[in-house]
Parts: sequence; structure tokens; C-alpha cells
Amino acid sequence: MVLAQYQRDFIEFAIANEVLTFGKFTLKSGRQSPYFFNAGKFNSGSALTKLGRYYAEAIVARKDLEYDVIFGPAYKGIPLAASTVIGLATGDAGLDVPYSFNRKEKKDHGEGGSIVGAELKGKVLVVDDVITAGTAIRESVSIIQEAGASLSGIVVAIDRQERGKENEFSAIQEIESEYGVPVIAVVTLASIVEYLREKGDEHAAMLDAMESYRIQYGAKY
Ligand code: OMP
Repeated sequence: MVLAQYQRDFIEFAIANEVLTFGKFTLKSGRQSPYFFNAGKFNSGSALTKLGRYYAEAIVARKDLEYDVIFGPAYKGIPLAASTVIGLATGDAGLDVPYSFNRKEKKDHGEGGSIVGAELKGKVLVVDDVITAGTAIRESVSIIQEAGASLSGIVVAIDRQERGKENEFSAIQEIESEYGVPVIAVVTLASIVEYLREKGDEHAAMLDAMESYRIQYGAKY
């Protein structure tokens, strides 16, 4: 595969912020992974500014995307959605898009409810960090449906391209066919492997571990 310059930049940006790290990690699925993407480490004003621009660019580049509001699922999706709408408003597109997020605990006093920010209605674009098996995203879809709104697309920083427990397809492929919406990822497992390959001998051990992981858990299609 050919790595686009913005993908190479994004991987370097994630490594520099210790968001993308290599080692031994246990995932939510129980799988042992040689890499991990921790979006919580984008933890400064300048990192969030840059991150929001990457998400905004990924959204603007997809001309077919239709959305009325951006939704960031609690917790990690909240700063991501906020940075994305800032990226959309301050970037070349100059789009002022409403955003909202959910509380994990429903509030029964004050304004009440579990949705904060803009009203969750119309076409909703979900902004999240990582999709592995798709569990977290399915929770967001339930929240959107309960609010009477409709899912129009999903944007994530990374698609791990892992197959589900029961079949050969990746979680993103399953979500796209189940909900009939596009899922956009800034980078994928394949992009990271390609990046390590470009770096040559210096990263040979990491590349081996990533290739073995892909053989074991990677989606086939
Ligand atoms: P799924 O719900 O299986 O799609 O996994 C997505 C969630 O896994 C993310 O929202 C994270 O909580 C966590 N995760 C990461 O943050 N980074 C990774 O590289 C891998 C995972 C994971 O556990 O699969």
C-alpha cells in the first residue's frame, strides 16, 4: 500500500505524543496486541488543535458525508468531538457545526437527561478514537436511535482492521454493512505496518510483531 503524507504525519504525531506505542497490551477483547493507541494522551492544547484538524480534514475530504450534528461518546469521544468542531470552524471549510456528547450517568436534577450540548437530532456523525470489535460504537448507535436521530457516519483516528470473533470481516466492514453508513479512519493497521516498513531495519522487530498479529487477528477482506 502507499501511505499518504497526512497518514505518515499523523502516525509520527501519535508516536511523538505517546498515543501510539509498541510493546505488549491486553485489549478489551482479551487479545494481546503489540501496539496500542491511547487517544487520552493527546493531552495538551496544541495536540488537540492538531488532532481536531486531522479529523476535520478527514470529514471535509469525504464530500458525500451528510450530517447535522457531531456526537462524541463519553468519555474519550468528548474532547475529540469538541476539537473536531473547532477544526471545522477554524479550517478552510469554515463550517460551524453543532456538537453534543452523552453523560455515562443520567442526571436527574438541573437540566436533567444524558445528552449535553446540541440537541441530538437529524443526521448524526459520530467521532470516536478506535474501533476494534465495534462494541463501543454500537453503544453510540443505541444512544442516537433512542434520541430519535439517525446515524449518518463514523470518523475514528484508527481502524485496527481486526476480524470479529465469529467471522473474517473487520468490525468496520460489519458496521458499514449493518448500518449502511461510511466509517472513515485517519489511519489503519495497514498504514502503521507500512510506516514501520518504510523506516527499515531500525523498526524490524516491531514490524515482525505487527505482521504476526495481523496474520493472527487481521480481517481477511
Ligand atoms: P471496541 O469497542 O472493541 O471497538 O474497542 C474500542 C475501544 O477499545 C476503544 O474505545 C478503547 O477503549 C479501546 N482500545 C484503545 O483505546 N486503543 C487500542 O489500540 C485498542 C483498544 C481495544 O481495547 O481494543
